[in-house]
Amino acid sequence: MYKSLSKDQVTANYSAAKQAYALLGVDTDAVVKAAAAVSISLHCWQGDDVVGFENPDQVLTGGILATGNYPGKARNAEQLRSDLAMAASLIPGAKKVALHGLYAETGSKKVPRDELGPEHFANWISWAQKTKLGLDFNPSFFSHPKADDGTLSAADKSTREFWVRHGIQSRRIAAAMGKATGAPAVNNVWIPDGSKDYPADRLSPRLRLKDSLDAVFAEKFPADHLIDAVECKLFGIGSEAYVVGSHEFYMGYAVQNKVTLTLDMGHFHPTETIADKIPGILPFVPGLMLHVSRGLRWDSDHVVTYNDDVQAVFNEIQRAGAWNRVAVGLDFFDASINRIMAWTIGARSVRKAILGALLEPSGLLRDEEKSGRLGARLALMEELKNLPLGAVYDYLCLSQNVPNGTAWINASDTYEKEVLSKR
Ligand code: RNT
Ligand code: ZN
Repeated sequence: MYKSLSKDQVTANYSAAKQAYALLGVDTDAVVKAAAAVSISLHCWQGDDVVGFENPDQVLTGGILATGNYPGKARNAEQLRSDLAMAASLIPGAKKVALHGLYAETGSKKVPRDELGPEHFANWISWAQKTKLGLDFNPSFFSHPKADDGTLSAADKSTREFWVRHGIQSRRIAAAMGKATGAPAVNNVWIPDGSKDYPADRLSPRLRLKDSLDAVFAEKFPADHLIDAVECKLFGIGSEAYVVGSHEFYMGYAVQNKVTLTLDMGHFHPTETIADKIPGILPFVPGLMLHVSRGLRWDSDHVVTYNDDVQAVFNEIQRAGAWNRVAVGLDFFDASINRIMAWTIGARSVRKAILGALLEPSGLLRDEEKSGRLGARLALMEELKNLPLGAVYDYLCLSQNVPNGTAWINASDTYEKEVLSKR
C-alpha cells in the first residue's frame, strides 16, 4: 500500500514552502487557487486506444497508432465514463473531457459521420452537467472508409463534401456542448491528409483544404459556446513526405481567419519544442490550444511526464500573461499500461507544471532583465529550480481533495481489481 503524508504534515511542509516563495514576492495561497482553476481537458481516447463506438472492428487509421494490449480498456460509453470519472477523482483541479466524433452514442442505428448531431452526444452532455466537467470536441476525420484518399483536401468532390458536412455538424455538436455546460467547447479540427512519398503537387490539396475550412467555419456561433481550433502536423505514419495541414498552412489560416491554433507537442521536428512558438504566435491569433503530449523519437503519443519541455510551455504562458487565451488539453494514447494511470499520470504532471509556472516570480525576472542584470536573471532562474514546488503541489492536492504523493496508485489498483479486470 502506498501512503500519503498526513494532512498535518502536508500543511506543515506547505507553510515552510510558503515562506520560501514569499521571499521572492510570490503569494502561494493565491497561486494554488489559480493553478487549480486552469482547466485540463482529459482526452477520452486514452481510455480505449482511439477505437470509439462507431465500429469496434475498425482499425485506427490516419497515421496514428496506439501500441500495447493492456487489459481492461473501455468498450462502451458507460465504461468510458466510469473510467474517466475514476481518473478525474485522482486529478486535482478543474477538468474538461475532450470527445471525438467516434464516441457518439447512436443506439442500434448506424448514423453516418456527416449526420451526427448534438442528439448523439446527449448522454455525454448530461453526464458532464452532472459531474460538472466541461466538454471539448473533435470531428473524426480518420478510421473511416471515406478517409483513405484525403478528407477535407480530397481531390474527389463528393468525398470532400462528405467531410465538410462532418466538419459543419461537429461545430454544431461542440456549440451545443458549450451551451449546455456553461463553458465554451473547443472544436479542434485535425485531418490526416498527406502522402507517403514526394507529391508532385503540394499546392492544390492545400487550396482545397482552405476552401473546405471556409465552408466548415461559415456558420456563426456565440463565442461563449464554441471556440474553433485547427491542429497542424509535420508527419504521420504513411504521410512521411507531405502533410497538407502543416504548421505554416494552419498558422496562415488561423491568422487570416482569427481562429485558435492547436499546438501538439508531438507534431514538430523531433528536436523542436513548442515553448518559444507560444509568444511567437500569440500576437496574431485569438487563442492557442495545447495538445500536451510526449513524443519519443516520433509523434509517439507517450504519456506526459513532468519534464523541462512541459514546464517551459507553461512558463511561456505565464510570462506572456496568456492564461485566458490558452486551452489546455491532453493528447496521448498508451495501450501498454493501465489506462486510468495513463490519464492520471499525465494530468497530474500537467497540473504540476501549471503550478510551477504560476509560482515563478515572473515580474522579478523581468525587472532584472529590464535593468540589464542578466547575471541576476540567470541566477534567479537557477535558484528557482530548488524551491519546494512539491510541497505546494501536495497542498494543492489536499485542497482539491485528491490524494497526495503516491497514494492515488492504491485507488487505481482497487479500481483495476474491482472493475477493469472483470471486463
Ligand atoms: C493526431 C492528432 C490528433 C489526434 C486525436 C485523436 O496526430 O494529434 O489530435 O491525436 O485527435
Ligand atoms: Zn493532437
